[in-house]
Amino acid sequence: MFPYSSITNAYVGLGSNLGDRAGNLLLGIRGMLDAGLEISRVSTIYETEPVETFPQPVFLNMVAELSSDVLPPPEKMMARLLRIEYALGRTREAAMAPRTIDLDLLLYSDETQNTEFLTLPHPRFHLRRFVLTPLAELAPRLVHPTLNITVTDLLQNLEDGSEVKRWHP
Ligand code: PH2
Ligand code: MG
Ligand code: MG
Repeated sequence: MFPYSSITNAYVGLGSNLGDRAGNLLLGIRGMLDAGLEISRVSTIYETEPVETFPQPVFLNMVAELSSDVLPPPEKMMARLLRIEYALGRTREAAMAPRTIDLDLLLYSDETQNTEFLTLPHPRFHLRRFVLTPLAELAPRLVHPTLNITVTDLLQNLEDGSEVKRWHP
């Protein structure tokens, strides 16, 4: 291997609680592949209780790992994710409304940034069981870039007691 080539890992959280939820997640995966994003692994799918929001239908959530030595830069990746959401019927009339698909860029290597367009790491993923449970399947020893705590330890000390269970079709 080229001595200083380096693989970038990014993690995307997928969520759906409107329409054909599992179908929407898979179309989200398909959309990322079609947009040229290289997906190395995906977690299993979880059925999860809505948190941080008004009562609404239960979600399906999962996490995808994108690995490549040529991942687009974070802003470009976020723009592609938003385009996929839009293509899958996501609207943004009200914040936190039920959605066909939500694609959140959780982590992009160790990058940190805070702009109007994008905050990295995602500012709340470390508090959310519906993210940490699938993420722990893929990257239990991954260290949160600003908190310096592993995903396993974040999950073990989590206050969020919401229900997150394996989904079966
Ligand atoms: N997304 C939110 C807010 N609350 N709860 C669950 N269970 N799953 C989600 O994807 C989710 C949520 C904001 O994007
Ligand atoms: Mg979200
Ligand atoms: Mg989002």
